[in-house]
Amino acid sequence: MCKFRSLFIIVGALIVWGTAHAVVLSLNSPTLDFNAVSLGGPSDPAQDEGSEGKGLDIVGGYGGLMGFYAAYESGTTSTTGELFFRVRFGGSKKSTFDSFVNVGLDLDTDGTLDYFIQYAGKNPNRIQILDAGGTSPNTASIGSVLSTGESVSLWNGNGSPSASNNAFYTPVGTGITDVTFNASDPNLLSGATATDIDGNGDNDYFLTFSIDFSYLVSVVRDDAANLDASAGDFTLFDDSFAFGMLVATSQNKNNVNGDFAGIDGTATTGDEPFVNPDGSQGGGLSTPYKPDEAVFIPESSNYALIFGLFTLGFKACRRRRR
Ligand SMILES: [Ca+2]
Ligand SMILES: [Ca+2]
Ligand SMILES: [Ca+2]
Ligand SMILES: [Ca+2]
Repeated sequence: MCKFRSLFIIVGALIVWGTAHAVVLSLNSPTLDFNAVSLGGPSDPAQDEGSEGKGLDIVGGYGGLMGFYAAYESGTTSTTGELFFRVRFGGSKKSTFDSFVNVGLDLDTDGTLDYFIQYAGKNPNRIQILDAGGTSPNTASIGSVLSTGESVSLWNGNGSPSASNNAFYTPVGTGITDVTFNASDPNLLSGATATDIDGNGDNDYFLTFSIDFSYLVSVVRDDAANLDASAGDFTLFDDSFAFGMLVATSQNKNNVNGDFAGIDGTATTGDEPFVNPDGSQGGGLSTPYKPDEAVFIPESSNYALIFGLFTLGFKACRRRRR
Protein backbone atom coordinates (compact mmCIF):
# COMPACT_ATOMS: atom_id res chain seq x y z
CA MET A 1 0.00 0.00 0.00
CA CYS A 2 1.24 3.44 -0.84
CA LYS A 3 1.38 5.57 2.29
CA PHE A 4 1.30 8.77 0.31
CA ARG A 5 -1.51 8.01 -2.07
CA SER A 6 -4.22 9.57 0.08
CA LEU A 7 -2.05 12.59 0.73
CA PHE A 8 -1.41 13.05 -2.99
CA ILE A 9 -5.11 12.78 -3.72
CA ILE A 10 -6.05 15.30 -1.03
CA VAL A 11 -3.31 17.78 -1.98
CA GLY A 12 -4.08 17.37 -5.65
CA ALA A 13 -7.78 17.87 -5.10
CA LEU A 14 -7.13 21.02 -3.06
CA ILE A 15 -4.82 22.42 -5.74
CA VAL A 16 -7.31 21.73 -8.50
CA TRP A 17 -10.17 23.17 -6.44
CA GLY A 18 -8.19 26.22 -5.42
CA THR A 19 -6.84 27.18 -8.80
CA ALA A 20 -9.14 25.81 -11.43
CA HIS A 21 -12.60 25.19 -10.00
CA ALA A 22 -15.25 26.68 -12.18
CA VAL A 23 -16.82 29.66 -10.50
CA VAL A 24 -19.53 31.71 -12.07
CA LEU A 25 -18.40 35.18 -11.14
CA SER A 26 -20.65 38.09 -10.46
CA LEU A 27 -20.32 41.53 -8.92
CA ASN A 28 -21.09 40.19 -5.45
CA SER A 29 -18.95 37.04 -5.63
CA PRO A 30 -17.00 36.32 -2.44
CA THR A 31 -13.59 37.98 -2.41
CA LEU A 32 -12.11 34.48 -2.13
CA ASP A 33 -13.20 33.89 -5.74
CA PHE A 34 -10.97 36.78 -6.82
CA ASN A 35 -7.18 36.84 -7.19
CA ALA A 36 -5.46 39.15 -4.70
CA VAL A 37 -3.11 41.27 -6.79
CA SER A 38 0.37 41.53 -5.33
CA LEU A 39 1.79 44.92 -6.24
CA GLY A 40 5.34 44.39 -5.11
CA GLY A 41 4.75 46.27 -1.89
CA PRO A 42 2.03 47.05 0.62
CA SER A 43 -1.37 46.99 -1.00
CA ASP A 44 -2.00 49.67 0.16
CA PRO A 45 -0.98 51.91 3.11
CA ALA A 46 -3.84 53.74 4.82
CA GLN A 47 -4.25 57.50 4.66
CA ASP A 48 -1.68 58.07 1.93
CA GLU A 49 -4.17 59.62 -0.49
CA GLY A 50 -3.07 63.21 0.11
CA SER A 51 -5.83 65.73 -0.48
CA GLU A 52 -7.98 63.30 -2.42
CA GLY A 53 -10.07 62.29 0.56
CA LYS A 54 -10.83 59.04 2.28
CA GLY A 55 -13.20 57.90 -0.48
CA LEU A 56 -10.18 57.45 -2.76
CA ASP A 57 -7.80 55.91 -0.24
CA ILE A 58 -7.06 52.33 -1.33
CA VAL A 59 -6.38 50.24 1.79
CA GLY A 60 -5.03 46.72 2.10
CA GLY A 61 -2.29 44.58 3.55
CA TYR A 62 -3.80 44.56 7.05
CA GLY A 63 -5.26 41.47 8.71
CA GLY A 64 -4.79 39.45 5.53
CA LEU A 65 -7.14 41.69 3.53
CA MET A 66 -5.87 43.33 0.36
CA GLY A 67 -6.67 46.49 -1.53
CA PHE A 68 -6.90 45.22 -5.10
CA TYR A 69 -8.31 42.04 -6.59
CA ALA A 70 -8.84 40.77 -10.15
CA ALA A 71 -10.80 37.87 -11.59
CA TYR A 72 -11.78 36.50 -14.98
CA GLU A 73 -14.91 34.74 -16.09
CA SER A 74 -14.21 32.74 -19.24
CA GLY A 75 -16.53 33.20 -22.19
CA THR A 76 -17.51 30.76 -24.89
CA THR A 77 -14.35 31.72 -26.82
CA SER A 78 -10.90 32.96 -25.79
CA THR A 79 -11.87 36.56 -26.61
CA THR A 80 -15.32 36.86 -25.02
CA GLY A 81 -14.84 36.56 -21.26
CA GLU A 82 -15.38 39.17 -18.55
CA LEU A 83 -12.63 40.90 -16.54
CA PHE A 84 -13.53 41.80 -12.94
CA PHE A 85 -11.77 44.14 -10.54
CA ARG A 86 -12.42 44.85 -6.85
CA VAL A 87 -10.87 47.74 -4.96
CA ARG A 88 -11.11 48.38 -1.22
CA PHE A 89 -11.33 51.93 0.09
CA GLY A 90 -10.86 53.16 3.67
CA GLY A 91 -14.19 54.97 3.61
CA SER A 92 -16.69 56.76 1.43
CA LYS A 93 -17.37 60.41 0.82
CA LYS A 94 -20.96 59.68 -0.14
CA SER A 95 -23.16 56.71 -0.99
CA THR A 96 -22.05 56.77 -4.61
CA PHE A 97 -18.57 56.54 -6.09
CA ASP A 98 -18.23 59.58 -8.36
CA SER A 99 -14.49 59.45 -8.97
CA PHE A 100 -12.17 57.37 -11.15
CA VAL A 101 -10.35 54.07 -10.77
CA ASN A 102 -7.60 53.45 -13.30
CA VAL A 103 -6.28 49.93 -13.83
CA GLY A 104 -2.97 50.24 -15.66
CA LEU A 105 -1.99 47.40 -17.98
CA ASP A 106 1.46 46.38 -19.17
CA LEU A 107 0.53 44.09 -22.06
CA ASP A 108 4.01 43.27 -23.34
CA THR A 109 5.48 43.00 -19.82
CA ASP A 110 8.33 45.41 -20.58
CA GLY A 111 7.70 47.44 -17.42
CA THR A 112 5.93 50.33 -19.16
CA LEU A 113 2.18 50.91 -19.08
CA ASP A 114 0.33 50.45 -22.35
CA TYR A 115 -3.34 51.08 -21.46
CA PHE A 116 -5.71 51.99 -18.68
CA ILE A 117 -9.06 50.38 -18.05
CA GLN A 118 -10.86 53.26 -16.41
CA TYR A 119 -13.94 53.17 -14.21
CA ALA A 120 -15.45 56.63 -14.63
CA GLY A 121 -17.92 57.18 -11.78
CA LYS A 122 -19.04 60.48 -13.32
CA ASN A 123 -19.02 61.97 -16.81
CA PRO A 124 -18.65 60.06 -19.09
CA ASN A 125 -19.92 57.40 -16.65
CA ARG A 126 -18.33 54.59 -18.60
CA ILE A 127 -15.94 51.69 -18.11
CA GLN A 128 -13.56 52.46 -20.94
CA ILE A 129 -10.05 51.82 -22.24
CA LEU A 130 -7.53 54.61 -22.66
CA ASP A 131 -4.04 54.87 -24.03
CA ALA A 132 -1.20 55.28 -21.56
CA GLY A 133 0.72 58.41 -22.46
CA GLY A 134 4.22 59.38 -21.45
CA THR A 135 7.47 58.04 -22.79
CA SER A 136 8.97 56.59 -19.62
CA PRO A 137 7.51 54.73 -16.67
CA ASN A 138 7.57 57.67 -14.29
CA THR A 139 5.81 59.97 -16.73
CA ALA A 140 2.96 57.55 -17.41
CA SER A 141 -0.20 59.53 -17.94
CA ILE A 142 -3.69 58.95 -19.23
CA GLY A 143 -3.94 59.34 -23.00
CA SER A 144 -6.80 59.26 -25.47
CA VAL A 145 -9.85 57.03 -25.36
CA LEU A 146 -9.24 53.89 -27.44
CA SER A 147 -12.52 52.18 -26.62
CA THR A 148 -15.59 53.74 -25.07
CA GLY A 149 -16.34 50.30 -23.62
CA GLU A 150 -19.65 50.24 -21.82
CA SER A 151 -21.88 52.53 -19.75
CA VAL A 152 -21.68 52.12 -15.99
CA SER A 153 -24.70 50.11 -14.86
CA LEU A 154 -24.72 49.94 -11.07
CA TRP A 155 -26.33 47.03 -9.28
CA ASN A 156 -28.32 48.20 -6.26
CA GLY A 157 -27.62 45.12 -4.13
CA ASN A 158 -31.16 43.72 -4.25
CA GLY A 159 -31.76 40.23 -5.58
CA SER A 160 -29.03 39.22 -8.02
CA PRO A 161 -27.04 41.35 -10.47
CA SER A 162 -28.49 41.29 -13.97
CA ALA A 163 -26.37 40.51 -17.02
CA SER A 164 -26.24 44.21 -17.87
CA ASN A 165 -24.96 45.33 -14.44
CA ASN A 166 -21.23 46.01 -14.41
CA ALA A 167 -20.58 47.77 -11.09
CA PHE A 168 -21.37 47.40 -7.39
CA TYR A 169 -20.42 49.87 -4.66
CA THR A 170 -21.09 48.66 -1.16
CA PRO A 171 -19.86 48.99 2.42
CA VAL A 172 -17.53 46.11 3.31
CA GLY A 173 -19.63 43.59 5.25
CA THR A 174 -22.78 44.24 3.22
CA GLY A 175 -23.57 42.11 0.18
CA ILE A 176 -20.12 40.58 -0.28
CA THR A 177 -18.49 37.77 1.71
CA ASP A 178 -14.99 38.97 2.45
CA VAL A 179 -11.81 37.04 3.18
CA THR A 180 -11.46 36.10 6.88
CA PHE A 181 -9.89 38.90 8.89
CA ASN A 182 -6.75 37.92 10.80
CA ALA A 183 -7.04 39.82 14.09
CA SER A 184 -3.57 38.68 15.20
CA ASP A 185 -1.74 40.15 12.21
CA PRO A 186 1.25 42.06 13.67
CA ASN A 187 0.76 44.74 10.98
CA LEU A 188 -2.72 45.65 12.24
CA LEU A 189 -3.41 49.33 12.67
CA SER A 190 -4.85 50.69 15.90
CA GLY A 191 -8.61 50.25 16.06
CA ALA A 192 -8.72 48.08 12.94
CA THR A 193 -11.67 45.71 12.46
CA ALA A 194 -12.78 43.39 9.65
CA THR A 195 -14.89 46.16 8.12
CA ASP A 196 -12.53 49.04 8.92
CA ILE A 197 -9.02 47.71 8.37
CA ASP A 198 -7.46 51.16 8.42
CA GLY A 199 -9.09 51.88 11.79
CA ASN A 200 -10.19 55.37 10.74
CA GLY A 201 -13.69 54.87 12.16
CA ASP A 202 -15.31 54.77 8.72
CA ASN A 203 -16.68 51.54 7.29
CA ASP A 204 -14.49 50.44 4.37
CA TYR A 205 -16.05 50.23 0.90
CA PHE A 206 -15.69 47.87 -2.05
CA LEU A 207 -16.01 49.01 -5.64
CA THR A 208 -16.37 45.98 -7.90
CA PHE A 209 -16.63 46.47 -11.65
CA SER A 210 -16.32 44.41 -14.79
CA ILE A 211 -15.76 44.93 -18.50
CA ASP A 212 -16.25 42.66 -21.49
CA PHE A 213 -12.83 41.26 -22.36
CA SER A 214 -13.67 41.71 -26.06
CA TYR A 215 -13.15 45.49 -25.75
CA LEU A 216 -9.57 44.92 -24.63
CA VAL A 217 -9.07 42.35 -27.38
CA SER A 218 -10.11 44.89 -30.03
CA VAL A 219 -7.85 47.60 -28.62
CA VAL A 220 -4.80 45.36 -28.33
CA ARG A 221 -5.18 43.72 -31.75
CA ASP A 222 -5.66 47.11 -33.45
CA ASP A 223 -2.62 48.48 -31.60
CA ALA A 224 -0.40 45.41 -32.02
CA ALA A 225 2.22 47.33 -34.01
CA ASN A 226 2.91 49.51 -30.95
CA LEU A 227 3.56 46.58 -28.63
CA ASP A 228 6.76 44.61 -28.26
CA ALA A 229 6.36 41.67 -30.66
CA SER A 230 9.01 39.67 -28.81
CA ALA A 231 6.40 39.22 -26.04
CA GLY A 232 3.92 37.65 -28.45
CA ASP A 233 1.89 38.19 -31.60
CA PHE A 234 -0.57 40.78 -30.35
CA THR A 235 -2.66 40.55 -33.54
CA LEU A 236 -3.81 37.28 -31.96
CA PHE A 237 -4.29 38.65 -28.44
CA ASP A 238 -6.70 36.61 -26.32
CA ASP A 239 -7.15 35.46 -22.73
CA SER A 240 -4.07 33.22 -22.86
CA PHE A 241 -1.78 36.29 -22.87
CA ALA A 242 -0.44 37.42 -19.47
CA PHE A 243 -0.17 41.11 -18.51
CA GLY A 244 0.96 43.18 -15.53
CA MET A 245 -1.52 45.40 -13.68
CA LEU A 246 -1.57 48.32 -11.28
CA VAL A 247 -4.36 50.47 -9.87
CA ALA A 248 -4.62 54.15 -9.06
CA THR A 249 -7.48 56.48 -8.21
CA SER A 250 -8.16 59.99 -9.42
CA GLN A 251 -10.72 62.76 -9.21
CA ASN A 252 -10.77 63.45 -12.91
CA LYS A 253 -10.52 61.41 -16.06
CA ASN A 254 -7.35 62.88 -17.52
CA ASN A 255 -4.88 62.58 -14.67
CA VAL A 256 -3.57 59.87 -12.42
CA ASN A 257 -3.57 62.02 -9.32
CA GLY A 258 -5.08 60.00 -6.50
CA ASP A 259 -3.81 57.04 -4.54
CA PHE A 260 -1.45 54.53 -6.13
CA ALA A 261 -1.87 51.06 -4.73
CA GLY A 262 1.31 49.35 -3.63
CA ILE A 263 3.08 52.66 -3.12
CA ASP A 264 3.03 55.02 -0.17
CA GLY A 265 1.50 58.05 -1.82
CA THR A 266 2.73 60.46 0.86
CA ALA A 267 6.35 60.01 -0.21
CA THR A 268 7.74 62.90 -2.22
CA THR A 269 8.13 60.87 -5.38
CA GLY A 270 5.44 58.35 -4.57
CA ASP A 271 2.66 60.18 -6.31
CA GLU A 272 3.51 58.79 -9.72
CA PRO A 273 2.86 55.31 -11.05
CA PHE A 274 5.82 52.95 -10.84
CA VAL A 275 7.89 55.26 -8.64
CA ASN A 276 8.77 53.91 -5.21
CA PRO A 277 9.25 56.19 -2.20
CA ASP A 278 13.03 55.82 -2.63
CA GLY A 279 12.75 57.13 -6.19
CA SER A 280 13.35 53.79 -7.88
CA GLN A 281 10.94 52.70 -10.59
CA GLY A 282 8.78 49.63 -10.89
CA GLY A 283 6.60 50.05 -7.81
CA GLY A 284 3.01 49.06 -7.79
CA LEU A 285 3.03 46.75 -10.83
CA SER A 286 1.93 43.14 -10.47
CA THR A 287 3.59 40.12 -11.97
CA PRO A 288 1.87 39.04 -15.21
CA TYR A 289 -1.71 37.81 -14.82
CA LYS A 290 -2.97 35.09 -17.13
CA PRO A 291 -6.77 35.42 -17.36
CA ASP A 292 -7.65 32.02 -18.82
CA GLU A 293 -5.96 30.28 -15.90
CA ALA A 294 -6.74 33.05 -13.37
CA VAL A 295 -3.18 32.91 -12.08
CA PHE A 296 -0.19 35.17 -11.74
CA ILE A 297 2.81 33.71 -13.55
CA PRO A 298 4.96 32.76 -10.53
CA GLU A 299 1.95 30.98 -9.03
CA SER A 300 1.39 29.25 -12.33
CA SER A 301 4.88 27.72 -12.33
CA ASN A 302 4.47 26.63 -8.70
CA TYR A 303 1.17 25.08 -9.62
CA ALA A 304 2.75 23.20 -12.51
CA LEU A 305 5.55 21.97 -10.26
CA ILE A 306 3.25 20.80 -7.46
CA PHE A 307 0.77 19.30 -9.88
CA GLY A 308 3.63 17.49 -11.61
CA LEU A 309 4.79 16.04 -8.28
CA PHE A 310 1.25 14.98 -7.50
CA THR A 311 0.90 13.24 -10.86
CA LEU A 312 4.27 11.51 -10.52
CA GLY A 313 3.46 10.37 -7.01
CA PHE A 314 0.09 9.06 -8.02
CA LYS A 315 1.56 7.14 -10.95
CA ALA A 316 4.31 5.73 -8.69
CA CYS A 317 1.65 4.48 -6.27
CA ARG A 318 -0.33 2.86 -9.03
CA ARG A 319 2.71 1.10 -10.39
CA ARG A 320 3.61 -0.30 -7.00
CA ARG A 321 0.14 -1.68 -6.49
CA ARG A 322 0.36 -3.83 -9.60
CA1 LIG B 1 -3.92 54.11 0.50
CA1 LIG C 1 -12.02 52.58 7.19
CA1 LIG D 1 4.33 47.72 -21.87
CA1 LIG E 1 -0.90 54.28 -1.99
